[in-house]
Amino acid sequence: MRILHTSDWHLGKPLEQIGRIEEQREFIDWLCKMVDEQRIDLVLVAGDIYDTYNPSAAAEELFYDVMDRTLQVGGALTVDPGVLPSNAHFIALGHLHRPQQIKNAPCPVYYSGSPLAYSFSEADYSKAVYIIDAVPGKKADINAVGHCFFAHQLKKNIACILGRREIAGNGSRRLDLYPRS
Ligand SMILES: [Mn+2]
Repeated sequence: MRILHTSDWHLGKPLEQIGRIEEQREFIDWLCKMVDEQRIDLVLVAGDIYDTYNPSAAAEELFYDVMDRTLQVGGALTVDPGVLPSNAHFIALGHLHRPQQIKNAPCPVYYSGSPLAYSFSEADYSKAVYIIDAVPGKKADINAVGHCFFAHQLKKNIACILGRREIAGNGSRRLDLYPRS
């Protein structure tokens, strides 16, 4: 079984009032292509599909679009382990936005991170999804598939925010590089 692990889409989340829905749609298009090309059996979304409890119509539309186009999307919190092959343990986590492995865990434990940089502090590293090949009785084979092609859009957004702050002329030109997300 081939599983794709992603999380923290935060559909509908803006960056300082700048809408990101087009970038989010770009990610969904990329994801659907990956599912097709890489013959993914199961897409595991480890939480934070939307950004709020009341997502916008555009965010909901995007989610229903991916539901129509991909095979399966797991629940926000858990997936029935019965769907996964035994003895090929893999723990898929969400919440942290940087893709990473938890070291020294008894089995592979990964955060896939978010598809887009949702704060300036996330601008300096590549985003990724994980592809897991799980075969009964064998160790899971895990590969990160990085994507940094959203960086250009983030830079454009930052330039736009800086421009706006300068126009606002509040006497401070300091860029808050680490806003609370
Ligand atoms: Mn999150």
